[in-house]
Order: sequence, then C-alpha cells, then structure tokens
Amino acid sequence: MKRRLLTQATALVLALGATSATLAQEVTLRLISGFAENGIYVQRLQPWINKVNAEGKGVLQINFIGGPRAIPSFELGNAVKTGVVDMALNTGAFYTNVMPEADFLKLTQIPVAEQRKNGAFDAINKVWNEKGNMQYLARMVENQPFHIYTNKKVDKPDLAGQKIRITPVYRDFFQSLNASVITTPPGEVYTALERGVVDGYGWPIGGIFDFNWHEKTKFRIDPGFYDAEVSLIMNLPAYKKLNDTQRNYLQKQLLALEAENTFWARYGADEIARQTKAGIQTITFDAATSKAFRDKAYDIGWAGAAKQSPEVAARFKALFSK
Ligand code: 173
Ligand code: 173
Repeated sequence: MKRRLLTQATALVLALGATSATLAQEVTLRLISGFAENGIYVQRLQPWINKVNAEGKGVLQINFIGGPRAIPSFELGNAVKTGVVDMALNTGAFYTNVMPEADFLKLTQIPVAEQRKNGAFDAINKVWNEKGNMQYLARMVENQPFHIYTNKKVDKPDLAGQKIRITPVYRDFFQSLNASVITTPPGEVYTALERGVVDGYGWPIGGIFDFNWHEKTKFRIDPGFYDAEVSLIMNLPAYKKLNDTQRNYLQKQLLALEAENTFWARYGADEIARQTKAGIQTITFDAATSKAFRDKAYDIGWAGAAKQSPEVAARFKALFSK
C-alpha cells in the first residue's frame, strides 16, 4: 500500500514535470511592422497572425507590437539584426542601412514559389544570414509593380522639374528620368504632398487609398516597373533557437502565407479601377516608349546593384530574372 502510494506520487511529479516542460516549449516572438497598421500589408498579416496563434498553442505564438510608431520604418531592419525585435514585416528598401542588397529583392521577376525551387531563396538567405544576421522567412507581397504618381502632367518619361518622394527603390531610376528626389518613409508622404514639398511619389499599384494620398494625386504613370517586395524577416539567433517542432510549425505557416499571394493580382486590378473612379488620370506612352521605360528601370536597377555589391548582384540577377 505504502509503496503504491509512493509510486502514484512519483507518477504525479513526473506528469507535472512533463507538463511544465511542454509549456516551456512555447515560444513567443515579437513582431513589428515597417508599414502602418491601417495599411493593406498589416491588414493582410493580422488574420495570419491570429491563425498562427490559434493553431500554435503550446508551440509558437506571435506578439504583434505595432507599426512605425513602435520603431520607425527605416530603423526596423537594425532592430531585427540586433535582436531588439524577433520578427518584422518589412521591405528591403527600408533596411539598406543594414546591407545594400536588401533593396535588390525589388528586381525579382519570378514568383516566390519559383524562387524557393530555383535556389534564389537560398541565395537570399545566405546573404541575409551573413550580412544581416537575419533569416529571410517569406515574401507576402507579389505582383505589385511600382508606379510614378504625380501632379504634374508629362507627355514623355521625363521628370525634369519635378520633386518626387522616394525610397531607395526608386532613386537611381527617377534620377535617370531627371527628377529631384526626396527620401521619406510612407508616413510622411501625405504631408509632403499637402505642403507641396513634393510633386509626386513612388508607390506600388495598390495602397494609396489607405492613407488618403488619392486626395493629393492627379496622375499615375504607366507602365509599372519592378515588384514591391514585402516580407517577413527574423533575427537569426532567435530563428536558430527554435526547436524542430517550432521551426517546422513556423515553416508550415509561412508557406501557407505565401500561398495566399494570388490575392495581389486581383487587388492590383481593383486598385486601378478605384484610382480611375477617384479621378486619377493615367499617363501612358506608345508601346516602344513603354518598353524602353520598363527596360531602363531594370537596367538601371541592376547597374545600381552591381555597383554596390557586384558578386551578389551577379548571383541574384541570374536567379531573379525571367
Ligand atoms: O506606413 C505607411 O504609410 C504604410 O505602411 C502604407 C501601407 C499601405 C498603403 C499606404 C501606406
Ligand atoms: O515606396 C516605398 O515606401 C517603398 O519602398 C515600398 C516598398 C514595398 C512596398 C511598398 C512601398
């Protein structure tokens, strides 16, 4: 009898021990967005985070801290690099201060699913690991070309006399079109337009309504160029600290997130219609000029990349191009 009690007590202790060991397997990752919380990117991420947390009890949780008010857009990359935050929703243009290569991802011409197959994704991660102390986790925006939005009409691809708001995405290309450029985070675009500090801005095809920029926008120049890159990145030591169960769970959810990227083509078409309805006029060129415009964007983009990081640019160009 006495022995049996002891055995039961031992079993109870072991069971409790096992329970707390299981609980200790749950990791919570802090995530900050470089884009504002009321914008489409965070709107798309929120339900994913909810799903990760609902299905990941006891394994992995994501704690969404907030947007650029928590950490300014252009400082977020360094916060991931140093481990101040575990994860970020961000674009490479916002963390060229970590590594110039960050901005090269705008030059991909193949879907992320294909990047995972042809070695591009691994090549990105080699650079992100070594230079950024980061893991490149997933691309959640695709099929969102950038455009020039302006209040000054042009009849050819020439921005002479125009002040255009940029990030590193557009700098070399817009300067080659004779624009004078001003770098700001998205959060300062409205005020810059309102005060006439800029005549226009670079932005993808979708999202200008989220912050009422359409109120201050007369023209969109077609065609678009490059592909807006918005991705999840993670501090490398934090990523390496995940156990197999956690890493496999995260990976499964990241692939599920990327599988939702078919949304963006539809969204782009809807946004074009919405811009037209809002009175934004489209500036177009003849076919030859349009092709030359797009080709020039890529030529200038890759030339800038080659200047900043020749070996990586050559490696990426072979893997990113159609
Ligand atoms: O920071 C922003 O202003 C921002 O993130 C955003 C996102 C989508 C559309 C417009 C702005
Ligand atoms: O224009 C920008 O702020 C910018 O660089 C960007 C990048 C990806 C998606 C949206 C905007």
